[in-house]
Amino acid sequence: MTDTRTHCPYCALQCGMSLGRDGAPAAGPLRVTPRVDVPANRGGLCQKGWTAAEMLTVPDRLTSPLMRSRRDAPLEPCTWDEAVDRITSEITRLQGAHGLDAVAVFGGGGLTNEKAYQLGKFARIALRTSQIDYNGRFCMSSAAAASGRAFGLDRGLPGPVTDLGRADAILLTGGNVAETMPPFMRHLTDAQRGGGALIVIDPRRTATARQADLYLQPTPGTDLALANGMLHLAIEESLLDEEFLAARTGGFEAVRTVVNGYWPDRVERITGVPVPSMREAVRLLARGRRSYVLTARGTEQHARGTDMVTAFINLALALGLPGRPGSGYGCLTGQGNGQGGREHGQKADQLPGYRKIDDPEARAHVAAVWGVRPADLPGPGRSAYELLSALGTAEGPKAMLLFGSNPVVSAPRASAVEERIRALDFLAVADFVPSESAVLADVVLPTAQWAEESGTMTNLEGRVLRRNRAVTPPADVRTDLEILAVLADRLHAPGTWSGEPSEVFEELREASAGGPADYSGITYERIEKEGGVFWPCPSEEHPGTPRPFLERFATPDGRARLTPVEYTGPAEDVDPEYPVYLTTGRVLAQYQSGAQTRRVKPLVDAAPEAFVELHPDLAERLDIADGDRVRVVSRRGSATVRARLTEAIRYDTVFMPFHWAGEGRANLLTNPALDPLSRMPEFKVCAVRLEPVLSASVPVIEGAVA
Ligand SMILES: Nc1nc2c(c(=O)[nH]1)N[C@H]1C(S)=C(S)[C@@H](COP(=O)(O)OP(=O)(O)OC[C@H]3O[C@@H](n4cnc5c(=O)[nH]c(N)nc54)[C@H](O)[C@@H]3O)O[C@H]1N2
Ligand SMILES: Nc1nc2c(c(=O)[nH]1)N[C@H]1C(S)=C(S)[C@@H](COP(=O)(O)OP(=O)(O)OC[C@H]3O[C@@H](n4cnc5c(=O)[nH]c(N)nc54)[C@H](O)[C@@H]3O)O[C@H]1N2
Ligand code: SF4
Ligand SMILES: [Mo]
Repeated sequence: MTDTRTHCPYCALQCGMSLGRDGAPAAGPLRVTPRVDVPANRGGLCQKGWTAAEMLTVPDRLTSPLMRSRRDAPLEPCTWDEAVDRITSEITRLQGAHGLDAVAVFGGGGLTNEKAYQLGKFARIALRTSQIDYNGRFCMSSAAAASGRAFGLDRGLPGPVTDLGRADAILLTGGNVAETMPPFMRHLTDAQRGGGALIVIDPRRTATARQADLYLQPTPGTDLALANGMLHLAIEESLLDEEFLAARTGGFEAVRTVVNGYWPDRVERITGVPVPSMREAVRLLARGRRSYVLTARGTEQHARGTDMVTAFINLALALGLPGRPGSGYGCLTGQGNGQGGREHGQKADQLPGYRKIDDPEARAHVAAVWGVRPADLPGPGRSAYELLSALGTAEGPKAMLLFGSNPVVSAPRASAVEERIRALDFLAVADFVPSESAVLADVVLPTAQWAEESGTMTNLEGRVLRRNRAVTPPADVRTDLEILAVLADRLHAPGTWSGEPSEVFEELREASAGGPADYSGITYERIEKEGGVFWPCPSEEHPGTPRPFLERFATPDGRARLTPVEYTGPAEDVDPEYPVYLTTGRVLAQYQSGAQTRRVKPLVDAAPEAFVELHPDLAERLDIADGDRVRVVSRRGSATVRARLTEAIRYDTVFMPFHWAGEGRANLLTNPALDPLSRMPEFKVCAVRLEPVLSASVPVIEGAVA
């Protein structure tokens, strides 16, 4: 058997891998081999990628539809007909009683482009609801909003990831790529080998920070002040690219006025970063022509996340980094299709091709492709957290269809979100495992997994890639596209509803044509032949756009825009009752809500349970020893986890990964304060206190679910 060339099911690096079986006839277990022909990983994979095939055969894999007759009855196997009948009759009943917006849809950034597109279309013309959003709101949205504001376009990195390897300097803020996309490290190492400097900003001295030439350790939530302070220093030291600012940007003078107030000592007091470190960071960043400023979730997941990112974009623009090959500002997209998933209509305010749903021209174009009248398309709906917290309320949706997310674990203030989900009249979930959210459903639809289906994914570079089917799904399992096609048919939806990814992609091309994320020139054949195609790509003759801003930015006047931003502190600061900052994030061996990776044995062995990381000085003050069980308490709730002592974290800050359910759920604590522009919640900083607990009174937290 020839191996099937595809990409990893997990993160946005979309490492290339081949899937095959050994023996003749090929009967061995599915074997994962990293591909050396894919530039993003060049033969590397992380532990999650290596073990990806184990997910196909986990013991509690969903292999038939499940349904419960009443809210308090157990989920029991049923036929597809019964499941589909129940879903469509509940939709009809609830929309009849409460209006079209009574039904909500929640999607995910792990869905292929075809599914994300079809899910958005399903909401708008099969359900005719405005109530759709997705987990990317919790992920990319602040960087997306800031990039849109500054450059007129949000496309992750400004060029191919291999460009990074030739950089003079890379400033990475709020990203721990050594754990979140390990093969990405080789691009940073390439830069360092060529004499480039790596600067890392993180409240924790992570594995990534340890590789840095310069490491800055700010208090969580203070990045905006730090970036403004660095720009203040750049002005003081005459490091600005005045020529670039004059020729290709607008708005710098207002920014100059604001950063005037961020003199070094003040910024040191706010951030805890010593002035000499700030000064060195600015000098390193400004010393060559080829440098990058990169942000990830640490800088973005804040109630002022858009402005935090904007402050770093201002710095990059003032130094003249964007708009040239081999340098610029970039955001490290997170989920497998975090980029494509945010372009084709899963977002509450969006139509395919990264169009705005309230733009009359966009509505006319997309309505024509879908065969409906523009006036029949709903308007913008609620953003993810606003949608989840409206579920089951008097004004909110009464039913939800969930595809590709596990909000019971991953949403901020998760206990309140779980309560809202339980308050629904009807919940249907498509998943391949009984996630913590799926087990609350009235109907569970078993869906195919990555190796069992085809489609396209757009990686963190903006490169559209192909996912290829390598194995057949279990007999009673369907793909998400097949599920949507059947539901649309039963709901008598207008338009065409194919279960075939290539057919859906053809329609997506047409729907995206002329939009900012134009895929119309991309074909399955081209992706195969060219090893991926960068959007925008407006015609089949067009080579694709690896570096979008070389000639002009995507703003109306072609100039990048600097926006002045002021530091205001976190939405919830520490006080005597809650004296410690909590920040949250990831560990190498677990992925997201853990629904997948908590079922893979080698990953559970590597990262078995929830924990809180704290500095030994703080631990001593609180009388906590390494390995003790502690209660972490915030204004939203409390979580009980094991203490892990490390000198790598600031003594005023503790860190919890969010991959576990039950008592160890980090999101029992997090603050749902939302960014006014992106509607991103403040996952990365809130105030907590820690209490030691007597081990006898605390049940052990399970690592694996299965
Ligand atoms: N192993 C693994 N890999 C993953 C994922 C996973 O769940 N597990 N998820 C994927 C997804 S969807 C995403 S979005 C990416 C996320 O990738 P990253 O952004 O790299 O991951 P995080 O751990 O959320 O956050 C990164 C760092 O931000 C730091 N941080 C916290 N608060 C602040 C702050 O105020 N300022 C600054 N400068 N830093 C701060 C944290 O200490 C942490 O080390 O990873 C992707 N890859
Ligand atoms: N405290 C805290 N919370 C966070 C974050 C943080 O840093 N701190 N990060 C946030 C970020 S960046 C993200 S991206 C979110 C992620 O959190 P979630 O949205 O919960 O993401 P996953 O855990 O990947 O959930 C995906 C679910 O969909 C299923 N699934 C996967 N692929 C498919 C598919 O193709 N079709 C269908 N039907 N189902 C599929 C999986 O089995 C799983 O149950 O968490 C956010 N929550
Ligand atoms: S870095 Fe991301 S894409 Fe690569 S193997 Fe790991 S999880 Fe998969
Ligand atoms: Mo994410």
